Amino acid sequence: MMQATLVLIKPDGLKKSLTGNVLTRLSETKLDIVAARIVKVSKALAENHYIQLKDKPFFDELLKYLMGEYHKKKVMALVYYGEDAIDKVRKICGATNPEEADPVSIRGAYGRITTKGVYENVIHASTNEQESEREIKLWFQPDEIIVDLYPTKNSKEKIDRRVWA
Ligand code: DAT
Ligand code: MG
Repeated sequence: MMQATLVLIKPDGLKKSLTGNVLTRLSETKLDIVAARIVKVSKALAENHYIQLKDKPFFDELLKYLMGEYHKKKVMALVYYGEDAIDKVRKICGATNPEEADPVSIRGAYGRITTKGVYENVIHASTNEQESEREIKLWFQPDEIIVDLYPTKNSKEKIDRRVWA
């Protein structure tokens, strides 16, 4: 089944110059990158991204981590697209807990648990199609993705936005 999945290289990955390593590992999947951007993550975006974990005791620390409070204030967001993209990417990422992850997976090789108990696991990848659609729509606008993944509509709203001077 053709699928799209959201990948985030988290602030620890950028701080540790792991972008190249992570992208090289992901290229083993032979999937297509159909969108990419560098994002300074707001609190609202971090909260929305991890909304299903809002009642967890580690939620506030998780938000700080994704916003880059402990590393660099940036995340690299990508959309990978192709046959069984979700499982292929998750497999290379490894388990959520970097100490339990397969040592040759991205999280097993590069992740760590901080003394505060935060899993600094370098990469995010969607776990199912419902999650990937929600997440991709959160991180990307339709025109930032080079394939048509989901239905779109025309919007004539006048929005205030910054343009080149
Ligand atoms: P995953 O990122 O593997 O999809 P998740 O969605 O359950 O895992 O959790 C999102 C992130 O929250 C995860 O990458 C790291 C952090 N996290 C999850 N469980 C945790 C725990 N028990 N202690 C600390 N951080 C945790
Ligand atoms: Mg998850």
